[in-house]
Amino acid sequence: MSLNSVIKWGCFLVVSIPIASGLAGFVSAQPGNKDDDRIINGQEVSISQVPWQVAVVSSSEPNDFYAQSCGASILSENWILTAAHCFVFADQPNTAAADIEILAGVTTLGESGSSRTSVQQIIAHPSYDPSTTNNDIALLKLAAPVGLNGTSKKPIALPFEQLTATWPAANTPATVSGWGNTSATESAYPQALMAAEVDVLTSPSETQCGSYPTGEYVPDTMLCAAEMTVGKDACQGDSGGPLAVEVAGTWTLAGIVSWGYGCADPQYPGVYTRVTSFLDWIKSEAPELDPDYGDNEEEEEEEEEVTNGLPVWLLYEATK
Ligand code: 4AZ
Repeated sequence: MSLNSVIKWGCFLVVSIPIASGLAGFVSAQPGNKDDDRIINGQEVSISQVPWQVAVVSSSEPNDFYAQSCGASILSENWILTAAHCFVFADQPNTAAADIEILAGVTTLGESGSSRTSVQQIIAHPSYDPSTTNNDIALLKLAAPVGLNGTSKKPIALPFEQLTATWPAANTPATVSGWGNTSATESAYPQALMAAEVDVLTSPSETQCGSYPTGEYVPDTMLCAAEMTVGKDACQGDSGGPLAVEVAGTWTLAGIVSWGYGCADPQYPGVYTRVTSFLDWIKSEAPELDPDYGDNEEEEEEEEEVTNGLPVWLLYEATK
């Protein structure tokens, strides 16, 4: 078993035994325990600062803190984007839609009054490979609207206007958020939502991410990001969550937390699913997310009928 799979096994434990991971987090949150290692050197944030962030929770566990297994992002009232590795496994049955729910608009896991939204369908990418973690992306089709409210439940934009070949460029600042482990060395799961500023490390054309062996980091489908100075990073439990980049005032989803060797290791940056590479797949599964959705042929014909700024019928009349 490679180091890589050992680390991912750690993540699967969080997914498959959320009660155990939640208990571990609770124990380390007791007074007297070290409390300075926030989401690997991130900070507590309010959900209104990252209102696209949601938690994927286990339907069978009523306590949100114990139930949280992965992060995800709101794309619209009915669609959530997350990581396939949260649901698709090489060595155990895949998670069914009925097994999970979405928790939106929440900062602190376990606070009273939160309500969950059921999931109608888990659509994992057909090329997701549990042995390499390549194509680690999944859409969740909600059974009911998530209830967008403009403050704590808001969609994040998909990068339809960015170019896969050049965006995001190396050194682009990005924000990663989630309820994942706050320690690289022990189990310290927070109840409060955390976020960290990291930098995109590689332009889309670069083939090397940190010291990962050649071939493990696949630049076409993955993105490499970290903050090396103090060591900010995503960690187990943040999987599926957003790596967000602000583009001219619009927060845009650049990456999905996917994998890494450990957390905040300067040699091994966080690896994210490269969202620009999956826009066609997203459009094919969720056509209403396509910015051109609803443009019907009649409208296009009408537009085409304007020639040299004059309606075709007028030119026709004029040349009679
Ligand atoms: C995980 O196992 C995981 N440091 C997520 C992110 C990172 C490492 C592991 C990145 O879910």
